Amino acid sequence: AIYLDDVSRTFGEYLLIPGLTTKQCIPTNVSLKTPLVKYKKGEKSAIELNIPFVSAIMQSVSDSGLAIALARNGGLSFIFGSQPIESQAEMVRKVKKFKAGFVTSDSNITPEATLADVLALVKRTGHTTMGVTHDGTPNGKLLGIVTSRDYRGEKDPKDRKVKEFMTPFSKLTVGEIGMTLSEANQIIWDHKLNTLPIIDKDQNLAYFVFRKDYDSHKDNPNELLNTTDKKLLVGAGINSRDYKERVPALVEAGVDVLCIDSSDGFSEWQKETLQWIKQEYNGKVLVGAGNVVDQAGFRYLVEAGADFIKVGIGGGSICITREQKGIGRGQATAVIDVAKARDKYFEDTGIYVPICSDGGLVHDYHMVLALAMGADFLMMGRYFARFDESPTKKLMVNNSYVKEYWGEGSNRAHNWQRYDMGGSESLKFEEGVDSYVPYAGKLKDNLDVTIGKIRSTMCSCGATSIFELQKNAKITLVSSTSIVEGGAHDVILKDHNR
Ligand code: MZP
Repeated sequence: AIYLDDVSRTFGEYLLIPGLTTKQCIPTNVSLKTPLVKYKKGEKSAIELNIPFVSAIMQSVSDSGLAIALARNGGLSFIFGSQPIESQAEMVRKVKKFKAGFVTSDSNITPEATLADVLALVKRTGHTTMGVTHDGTPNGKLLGIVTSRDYRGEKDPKDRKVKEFMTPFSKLTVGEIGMTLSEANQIIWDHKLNTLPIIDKDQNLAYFVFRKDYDSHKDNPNELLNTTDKKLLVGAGINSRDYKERVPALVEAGVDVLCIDSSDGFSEWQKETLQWIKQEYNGKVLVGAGNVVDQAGFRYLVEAGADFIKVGIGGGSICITREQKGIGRGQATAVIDVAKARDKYFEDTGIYVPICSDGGLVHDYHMVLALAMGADFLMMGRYFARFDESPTKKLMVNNSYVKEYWGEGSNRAHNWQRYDMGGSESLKFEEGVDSYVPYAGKLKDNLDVTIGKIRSTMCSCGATSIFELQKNAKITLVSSTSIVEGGAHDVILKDHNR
């Protein structure tokens, strides 16, 4: 046997030592842009993310709902592969047809603006439909779509659209022209409505349509103002068994990038899968591979054609692979080691192959450490599973809200392909658990806090980009005694729920 000299370590064993923070180094100047797929020196990656986050290839995390929310916030989801090919392709299609950036507004339109204000703006501009954001910018949080229609002005009483709308109208909750956008949104939520009709004093009808309804405009895009139709990015997980059928269906559905999903990716199965995809599509379909935890694994998959490499075995919150099989490596040590291989490969060939740290990120500061240690982007399951947008049930357990979260190696997911070592088609033993995670609310709200912390930590390290952080971060190991020092200690806490 070969014995490695280094100890397997995880993120909680390290801290960052602040560097010089210049006056320019403020959170708003920090860019979190990062490459997703390999590129040649001097060129740009074909896909860049605005935030270095991707969501895990898991049933309990990445469906089209989470993918839309994360892509709208600058990250990317890999739609889970442990489902029939057609339903996975349908999820990809759903994300691709979601239109973003159709918003127009006036900077005076805030959540406190009344519908009368918005309607006046709609009328003034002569448009029939208007997307409204809280801050009037195309990237702001969407409050809704306001449409103005004067139904009395409809000449043809046989107009089906009017009839259909007017009949159920009397039964609907009706909003008032004086109410604010926030209040209107609240009613829509409370009554589980898609549409809240509004009548103004002159009986001119306007109606407020919530964002969920946006898809209903797909057949009539001209109704929407300033639709840029900017498509959202989406990825999908594949396996090394049915790739010859799955990949064509996903490509046809418009997927932007694939990832071979396996708990141990250092295998000839992955090499064959990569080579087939690269050959079949003339190198045009992008595909990541993994997971690996050392330099040899990185080099093997890169030479087989991988566009990025995923790092991590056994560190996931729901993972019991280390206990079951005795394989794995401390996640921090794995990232540090694979990052060295990535840099060496860049030096040798001029090709930069991004690496993704997958699993085991618990605190927000772990994310900065993973990036500082060389990760280009981070894959997370538990983090995203806690949000409204994840596909699992929200339940009340012991007086707290939780969401379900189960591993791909659990009997519940039964993703035998991910753990397949060749042989018969079944999951021989469980490598994951079925669990709950604390419910945390909306993705955007949590992401804003996390990103805020990351930017702030990067400023402390004197870095305004991930590249600068990787180059200049000073990292120190901590003793178990000093970990105790890092929390509140030797005081009696007033708030026990902290
Ligand atoms: P975490 O963010 O919850 O700590 O970890 C998520 C990662 O755990 C996934 O991206 C995947 O690599 C890994 N995973 C998923 N299912 C299992 C399992 O059942 C697992 N063992 O280890």
